[in-house]
Amino acid sequence: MGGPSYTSGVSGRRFSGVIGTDHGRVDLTGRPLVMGVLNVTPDSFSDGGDYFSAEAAAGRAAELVEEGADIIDVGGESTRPGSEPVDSAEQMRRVIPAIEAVRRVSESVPISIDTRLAPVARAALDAGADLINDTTALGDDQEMAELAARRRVPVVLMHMLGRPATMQQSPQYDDVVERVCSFLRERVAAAVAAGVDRRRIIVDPGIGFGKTTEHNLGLIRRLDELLELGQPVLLGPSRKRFIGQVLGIDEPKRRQWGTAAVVAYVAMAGVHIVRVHDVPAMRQVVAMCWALRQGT
Ligand code: HH2
Repeated sequence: MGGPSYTSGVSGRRFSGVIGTDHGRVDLTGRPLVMGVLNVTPDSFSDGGDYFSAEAAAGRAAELVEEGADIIDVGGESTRPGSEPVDSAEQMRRVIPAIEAVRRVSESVPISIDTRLAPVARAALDAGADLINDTTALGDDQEMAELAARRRVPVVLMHMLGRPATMQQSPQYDDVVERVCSFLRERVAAAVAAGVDRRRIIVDPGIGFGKTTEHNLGLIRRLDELLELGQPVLLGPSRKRFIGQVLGIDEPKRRQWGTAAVVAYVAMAGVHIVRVHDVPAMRQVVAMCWALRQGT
Protein backbone atom coordinates (compact mmCIF):
# COMPACT_ATOMS: atom_id res chain seq x y z
CA MET A 1 0.00 0.00 0.00
CA GLY A 2 1.66 3.21 -1.15
CA GLY A 3 1.27 6.57 0.49
CA PRO A 4 -0.43 9.47 -1.22
CA SER A 5 1.13 10.67 -4.44
CA TYR A 6 0.45 13.43 -6.92
CA THR A 7 1.11 13.83 -10.60
CA SER A 8 0.40 16.41 -13.29
CA GLY A 9 -0.42 20.00 -12.50
CA VAL A 10 -2.69 22.90 -13.16
CA SER A 11 -3.66 23.49 -16.78
CA GLY A 12 -4.71 27.08 -17.13
CA ARG A 13 -6.00 27.60 -13.61
CA ARG A 14 -8.05 24.40 -13.56
CA PHE A 15 -6.54 21.64 -11.47
CA SER A 16 -5.69 18.42 -13.27
CA GLY A 17 -3.94 15.61 -11.47
CA VAL A 18 -4.08 12.34 -9.62
CA ILE A 19 -4.33 12.10 -5.84
CA GLY A 20 -3.12 8.75 -4.51
CA THR A 21 -4.72 7.12 -1.47
CA ASP A 22 -4.07 3.87 0.38
CA HIS A 23 -7.00 2.28 -1.49
CA GLY A 24 -6.78 3.48 -5.04
CA ARG A 25 -6.37 6.69 -6.97
CA VAL A 26 -8.55 9.75 -7.20
CA ASP A 27 -7.87 10.43 -10.87
CA LEU A 28 -8.93 13.98 -11.68
CA THR A 29 -7.45 14.05 -15.18
CA GLY A 30 -10.43 12.46 -16.98
CA ARG A 31 -14.22 12.47 -16.70
CA PRO A 32 -15.73 13.89 -13.50
CA LEU A 33 -15.77 11.34 -10.69
CA VAL A 34 -19.00 10.15 -9.09
CA MET A 35 -18.96 10.14 -5.31
CA GLY A 36 -21.78 7.93 -4.00
CA VAL A 37 -23.49 8.94 -0.75
CA LEU A 38 -23.90 6.44 2.10
CA ASN A 39 -25.86 8.13 4.88
CA VAL A 40 -25.99 6.01 8.04
CA THR A 41 -28.52 8.31 9.67
CA PRO A 42 -32.15 8.22 10.77
CA ASP A 43 -32.86 11.75 9.54
CA SER A 44 -31.03 12.69 6.31
CA PHE A 45 -33.22 14.85 4.11
CA SER A 46 -33.63 12.41 1.23
CA ASP A 47 -32.71 8.93 2.50
CA GLY A 48 -32.88 9.24 6.29
CA GLY A 49 -33.55 5.84 7.85
CA ASP A 50 -33.02 3.91 4.60
CA TYR A 51 -29.54 2.66 5.62
CA PHE A 52 -29.56 3.25 9.38
CA SER A 53 -29.22 -0.36 10.52
CA ALA A 54 -25.79 -2.00 10.17
CA GLU A 55 -27.29 -4.57 7.77
CA ALA A 56 -28.93 -1.97 5.55
CA ALA A 57 -25.74 0.13 5.49
CA ALA A 58 -23.65 -2.92 4.54
CA GLY A 59 -26.10 -3.78 1.79
CA ARG A 60 -26.00 -0.25 0.42
CA ALA A 61 -22.18 -0.25 0.62
CA ALA A 62 -22.00 -3.36 -1.57
CA GLU A 63 -24.54 -1.84 -3.97
CA LEU A 64 -22.55 1.40 -4.34
CA VAL A 65 -19.39 -0.59 -5.15
CA GLU A 66 -21.35 -2.71 -7.65
CA GLU A 67 -22.82 0.43 -9.24
CA GLY A 68 -19.32 1.76 -9.86
CA ALA A 69 -19.07 4.69 -7.45
CA ASP A 70 -15.61 6.22 -7.86
CA ILE A 71 -15.56 7.31 -4.21
CA ILE A 72 -17.96 6.37 -1.40
CA ASP A 73 -18.81 9.10 1.10
CA VAL A 74 -19.90 7.71 4.47
CA GLY A 75 -21.62 9.99 6.97
CA GLY A 76 -23.27 9.52 10.36
CA GLU A 77 -24.67 13.01 10.94
CA SER A 78 -27.33 14.75 8.88
CA THR A 79 -26.50 18.36 8.02
CA ARG A 80 -29.92 19.13 6.56
CA PRO A 81 -31.32 22.56 7.43
CA GLY A 82 -32.55 22.51 11.03
CA SER A 83 -30.59 19.38 12.02
CA GLU A 84 -28.92 19.06 15.42
CA PRO A 85 -25.31 17.91 15.99
CA VAL A 86 -24.56 14.22 16.62
CA ASP A 87 -21.71 13.47 19.08
CA SER A 88 -18.57 11.61 18.05
CA ALA A 89 -19.37 8.34 19.87
CA GLU A 90 -22.70 8.04 18.06
CA GLN A 91 -21.21 9.03 14.70
CA MET A 92 -18.53 6.33 15.13
CA ARG A 93 -21.11 3.73 16.08
CA ARG A 94 -22.87 4.49 12.81
CA VAL A 95 -20.03 4.89 10.32
CA ILE A 96 -17.33 2.40 11.32
CA PRO A 97 -19.36 -0.76 10.49
CA ALA A 98 -20.31 0.84 7.17
CA ILE A 99 -16.68 1.58 6.29
CA GLU A 100 -15.73 -1.99 7.22
CA ALA A 101 -18.56 -3.23 5.02
CA VAL A 102 -17.23 -1.27 2.03
CA ARG A 103 -13.75 -2.65 2.66
CA ARG A 104 -15.07 -6.22 2.76
CA VAL A 105 -16.24 -5.87 -0.83
CA SER A 106 -13.56 -3.54 -2.22
CA GLU A 107 -9.93 -2.82 -1.41
CA SER A 108 -9.66 -0.33 -4.24
CA VAL A 109 -12.53 2.15 -3.88
CA PRO A 110 -11.53 5.30 -2.01
CA ILE A 111 -13.80 6.04 0.96
CA SER A 112 -14.37 9.51 2.36
CA ILE A 113 -15.62 10.17 5.86
CA ASP A 114 -18.17 12.97 6.05
CA THR A 115 -17.59 14.46 9.49
CA ARG A 116 -16.54 17.66 11.23
CA LEU A 117 -15.11 15.84 14.24
CA ALA A 118 -11.48 14.67 14.44
CA PRO A 119 -12.12 11.58 16.64
CA VAL A 120 -14.62 10.31 14.06
CA ALA A 121 -12.25 11.03 11.16
CA ARG A 122 -9.36 9.31 12.99
CA ALA A 123 -11.39 6.17 13.71
CA ALA A 124 -12.70 6.15 10.14
CA LEU A 125 -9.18 6.40 8.68
CA ASP A 126 -8.10 3.54 10.96
CA ALA A 127 -11.05 1.47 9.71
CA GLY A 128 -10.10 1.98 6.04
CA ALA A 129 -11.28 5.43 4.96
CA ASP A 130 -8.99 7.55 2.77
CA LEU A 131 -10.33 11.12 2.57
CA ILE A 132 -11.85 13.55 5.05
CA ASN A 133 -14.96 15.41 3.87
CA ASP A 134 -15.46 18.25 6.36
CA THR A 135 -18.51 20.45 5.78
CA THR A 136 -16.99 22.99 8.20
CA ALA A 137 -13.73 23.26 6.21
CA LEU A 138 -11.63 22.14 9.23
CA GLY A 139 -13.26 24.96 11.20
CA ASP A 140 -15.24 23.16 13.93
CA ASP A 141 -12.56 20.89 15.37
CA GLN A 142 -9.11 22.38 15.71
CA GLU A 143 -7.54 18.91 15.63
CA MET A 144 -8.87 18.15 12.17
CA ALA A 145 -6.19 20.04 10.21
CA GLU A 146 -3.39 18.46 12.21
CA LEU A 147 -4.93 15.01 11.65
CA ALA A 148 -5.21 15.56 7.88
CA ALA A 149 -1.62 16.80 7.73
CA ARG A 150 -0.19 13.94 9.80
CA ARG A 151 -2.11 11.19 7.99
CA ARG A 152 -1.39 12.80 4.59
CA VAL A 153 -4.96 12.29 3.38
CA PRO A 154 -6.98 14.34 0.90
CA VAL A 155 -9.51 16.71 2.45
CA VAL A 156 -12.69 18.33 1.14
CA LEU A 157 -13.15 21.89 2.42
CA MET A 158 -16.76 23.05 2.06
CA HIS A 159 -18.33 26.47 2.47
CA MET A 160 -21.25 26.88 4.83
CA LEU A 161 -22.83 30.10 6.07
CA GLY A 162 -23.64 29.57 9.76
CA ARG A 163 -24.49 26.09 11.01
CA PRO A 164 -27.20 23.60 9.93
CA ALA A 165 -29.58 24.43 12.80
CA THR A 166 -30.06 27.99 11.52
CA MET A 167 -28.31 28.33 8.14
CA GLN A 168 -31.45 28.67 6.02
CA GLN A 169 -32.86 31.57 8.05
CA SER A 170 -32.56 34.28 5.36
CA PRO A 171 -28.94 33.83 4.20
CA GLN A 172 -27.52 37.01 2.62
CA TYR A 173 -24.47 37.85 0.51
CA ASP A 174 -23.33 40.88 -1.48
CA ASP A 175 -21.92 38.51 -4.09
CA VAL A 176 -22.25 34.85 -3.15
CA VAL A 177 -19.59 33.62 -5.58
CA GLU A 178 -16.98 36.15 -4.45
CA ARG A 179 -17.73 35.41 -0.81
CA VAL A 180 -17.50 31.64 -1.24
CA CYS A 181 -14.30 31.90 -3.28
CA SER A 182 -12.61 34.13 -0.73
CA PHE A 183 -13.70 31.85 2.14
CA LEU A 184 -12.32 28.79 0.33
CA ARG A 185 -9.08 30.60 -0.55
CA GLU A 186 -8.68 31.46 3.14
CA ARG A 187 -9.44 27.91 4.34
CA VAL A 188 -7.03 26.39 1.79
CA ALA A 189 -4.31 28.74 3.09
CA ALA A 190 -5.11 27.78 6.70
CA ALA A 191 -4.94 24.07 5.86
CA VAL A 192 -1.63 24.53 4.05
CA ALA A 193 -0.28 26.50 7.03
CA ALA A 194 -1.27 23.55 9.25
CA GLY A 195 0.79 21.22 7.06
CA VAL A 196 -1.76 19.83 4.59
CA ASP A 197 -0.32 19.41 1.10
CA ARG A 198 -2.13 21.86 -1.21
CA ARG A 199 -2.33 19.18 -3.89
CA ARG A 200 -4.60 17.10 -1.64
CA ILE A 201 -7.15 19.84 -0.98
CA ILE A 202 -10.53 19.68 -2.73
CA VAL A 203 -12.93 22.63 -2.47
CA ASP A 204 -16.73 22.68 -2.46
CA PRO A 205 -19.09 25.69 -2.54
CA GLY A 206 -21.58 23.87 -0.26
CA ILE A 207 -24.78 23.80 -2.30
CA GLY A 208 -27.73 24.34 0.07
CA PHE A 209 -25.62 25.27 3.09
CA GLY A 210 -26.82 28.76 4.01
CA LYS A 211 -27.94 29.62 0.48
CA THR A 212 -31.18 30.50 -1.26
CA THR A 213 -32.18 28.93 -4.57
CA GLU A 214 -30.78 32.00 -6.40
CA HIS A 215 -27.48 31.71 -4.51
CA ASN A 216 -27.17 28.02 -5.45
CA LEU A 217 -27.98 28.70 -9.10
CA GLY A 218 -25.44 31.54 -9.17
CA LEU A 219 -22.69 29.33 -7.77
CA ILE A 220 -23.43 26.66 -10.37
CA ARG A 221 -23.56 29.17 -13.24
CA ARG A 222 -20.23 30.67 -12.21
CA LEU A 223 -18.40 27.40 -11.56
CA ASP A 224 -15.49 28.70 -13.67
CA GLU A 225 -14.64 31.17 -10.89
CA LEU A 226 -14.41 28.31 -8.38
CA LEU A 227 -12.24 26.30 -10.80
CA GLU A 228 -9.88 29.26 -11.02
CA LEU A 229 -8.93 28.68 -7.40
CA GLY A 230 -6.67 25.98 -8.89
CA GLN A 231 -7.96 23.23 -6.58
CA PRO A 232 -10.17 20.26 -7.55
CA VAL A 233 -13.84 21.24 -7.21
CA LEU A 234 -16.55 18.97 -5.75
CA LEU A 235 -20.24 19.77 -6.01
CA GLY A 236 -23.11 18.19 -4.05
CA PRO A 237 -26.41 19.20 -5.71
CA SER A 238 -28.12 15.81 -5.37
CA ARG A 239 -31.89 15.98 -4.68
CA LYS A 240 -31.48 19.30 -2.86
CA ARG A 241 -34.23 21.77 -2.11
CA PHE A 242 -33.26 24.34 -4.78
CA ILE A 243 -34.03 21.69 -7.41
CA GLY A 244 -37.37 21.05 -5.73
CA GLN A 245 -38.09 24.77 -5.75
CA VAL A 246 -37.30 25.24 -9.43
CA LEU A 247 -39.31 22.17 -10.44
CA GLY A 248 -42.07 22.31 -7.82
CA ILE A 249 -41.23 18.83 -6.48
CA ASP A 250 -41.47 18.26 -2.72
CA GLU A 251 -40.31 14.65 -2.56
CA PRO A 252 -36.47 14.62 -2.70
CA LYS A 253 -36.27 11.18 -4.33
CA ARG A 254 -38.29 12.50 -7.27
CA ARG A 255 -35.69 15.20 -7.99
CA GLN A 256 -33.40 12.86 -9.96
CA TRP A 257 -33.96 14.52 -13.35
CA GLY A 258 -33.28 17.96 -11.94
CA THR A 259 -30.16 16.52 -10.32
CA ALA A 260 -29.14 15.06 -13.69
CA ALA A 261 -29.51 18.49 -15.32
CA VAL A 262 -27.25 20.11 -12.72
CA VAL A 263 -24.70 17.29 -12.97
CA ALA A 264 -24.65 17.64 -16.77
CA TYR A 265 -24.22 21.42 -16.55
CA VAL A 266 -21.28 21.25 -14.13
CA ALA A 267 -19.72 18.27 -15.90
CA MET A 268 -19.63 20.36 -19.09
CA ALA A 269 -18.18 23.27 -17.11
CA GLY A 270 -15.27 21.20 -15.79
CA VAL A 271 -16.23 20.07 -12.26
CA HIS A 272 -13.96 17.33 -10.88
CA ILE A 273 -16.30 15.37 -8.55
CA VAL A 274 -20.07 15.20 -8.09
CA ARG A 275 -21.53 13.90 -4.82
CA VAL A 276 -24.78 12.05 -5.62
CA HIS A 277 -27.26 9.47 -4.35
CA ASP A 278 -28.16 7.90 -7.73
CA VAL A 279 -24.84 6.52 -8.92
CA PRO A 280 -25.70 4.52 -12.09
CA ALA A 281 -27.74 7.35 -13.62
CA MET A 282 -25.18 10.05 -12.80
CA ARG A 283 -22.35 7.88 -14.13
CA GLN A 284 -24.18 7.88 -17.47
CA VAL A 285 -24.57 11.65 -17.33
CA VAL A 286 -20.90 12.39 -16.63
CA ALA A 287 -19.66 9.82 -19.17
CA MET A 288 -21.84 11.34 -21.90
CA CYS A 289 -20.78 14.88 -21.02
CA TRP A 290 -17.16 13.79 -21.06
CA ALA A 291 -17.55 12.29 -24.55
CA LEU A 292 -19.11 15.54 -25.75
CA ARG A 293 -16.31 17.60 -24.21
CA GLN A 294 -13.61 15.65 -26.07
CA GLY A 295 -14.61 17.45 -29.25
CA THR A 296 -14.22 20.94 -27.78
N1 HH2 B 1 -24.09 17.80 1.22
C1 HH2 B 1 -24.59 17.05 2.21
C2 HH2 B 1 -23.73 16.38 3.10
N2 HH2 B 1 -22.39 16.42 2.93
N3 HH2 B 1 -20.51 17.20 1.75
C3 HH2 B 1 -20.00 17.94 0.77
N4 HH2 B 1 -18.68 18.01 0.60
N5 HH2 B 1 -20.79 18.65 -0.10
C4 HH2 B 1 -22.15 18.64 0.00
O1 HH2 B 1 -22.84 19.32 -0.80
C5 HH2 B 1 -22.74 17.86 1.04
C6 HH2 B 1 -21.87 17.15 1.92
C7 HH2 B 1 -26.08 16.98 2.41
O2 HH2 B 1 -26.64 15.92 1.68
P1 HH2 B 1 -27.05 14.52 2.31
O3 HH2 B 1 -25.85 13.82 2.87
O4 HH2 B 1 -27.79 13.74 1.31
O5 HH2 B 1 -28.08 14.89 3.46
P2 HH2 B 1 -27.96 14.99 5.04
O6 HH2 B 1 -26.96 16.04 5.38
O7 HH2 B 1 -29.35 15.33 5.49
O8 HH2 B 1 -27.50 13.63 5.55
